[in-house]
Amino acid sequence: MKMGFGFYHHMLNRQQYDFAVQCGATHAVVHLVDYFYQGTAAQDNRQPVGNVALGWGYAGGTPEEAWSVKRLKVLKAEMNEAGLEFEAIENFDPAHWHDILLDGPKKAQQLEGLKQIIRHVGEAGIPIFGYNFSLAGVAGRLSFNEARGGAETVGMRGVDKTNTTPVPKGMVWNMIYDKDAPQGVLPKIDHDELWRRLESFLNELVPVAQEAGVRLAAHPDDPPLATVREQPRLVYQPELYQRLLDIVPSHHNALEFCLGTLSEMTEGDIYEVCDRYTRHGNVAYIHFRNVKGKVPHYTETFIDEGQIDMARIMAILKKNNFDGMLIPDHTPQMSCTAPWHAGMAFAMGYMKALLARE
Ligand SMILES: [Mn+2]
Repeated sequence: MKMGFGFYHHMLNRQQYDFAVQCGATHAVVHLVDYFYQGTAAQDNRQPVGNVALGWGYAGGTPEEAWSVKRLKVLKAEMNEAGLEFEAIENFDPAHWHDILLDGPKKAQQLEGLKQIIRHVGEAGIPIFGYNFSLAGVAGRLSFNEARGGAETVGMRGVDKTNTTPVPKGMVWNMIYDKDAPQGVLPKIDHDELWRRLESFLNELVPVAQEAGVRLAAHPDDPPLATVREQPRLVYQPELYQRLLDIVPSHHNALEFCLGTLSEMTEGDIYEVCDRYTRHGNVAYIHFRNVKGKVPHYTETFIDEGQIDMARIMAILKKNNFDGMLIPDHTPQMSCTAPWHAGMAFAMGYMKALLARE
């Protein structure tokens, strides 16, 4: 198994790479989308929560050039120099695929754009591209000081206006892609319509990913509710992951397997689910983190204080000879001058100990 570390867009520099290597990481996941661009949240490395009007912030903040083969190769070389393999990019920019998600007029053009990105990623030698096919996106959560020792973390405390307020026009995936959009809210659609949009996306993208040597890896809906902000969601129960895989059975149609999100789901047994999907070779990489509770009442916790027995998960991964990457994903913020880094270092130490254990 490979130990990985995720970097937000503003963290792509040598100091951060060195920190990751010092924690024991050998592989890296890059969030090339700048979630914090012109947003309300400060760039303090916290996972963005955002507000109902603006979401996390504005889409399209990352320069187009960043998605070119040339820049991806430079980024890869810089990471290699620090001792990290560039294993995955996580997430498309809503600026690049809003009309694929919304079935809008630029859908065909944007599908071609995403294919080009996947070809670039393949050409740069990056083996995995993680994505989250979602309209409301990672939205509707609260931030509170309820992890161990009063650490700041995120979660849900029931259904309220943060997760029921309709998505305004011009917003998708919890980011603004058109600030001049007319007043109003996104039209309501049903789950079948959203599955049709995913099918169209996978039918177009998986063959290109296969040719490019890139595994597309789907993140489940976070938080895993059937509906958020009046929009349907796709993967909000463990069995719905199988429905996604069955659309285009391929090594290149795979999963970004988020243990935290899967454990927040109201159905399924996390150990059986982890065993089955890893045994079948469907998992490209794992968000190795812990939670307490189920939607709509849950808290993201430190790796050792949640409801998942992480040692038992590690034993399942070893039994199935899982050879992909594990990353901490997110952790509560620790009370010190480097809250995000301390949280990550703690999680990585715990993961390395589990990995080393017989
Ligand atoms: Mn995750």
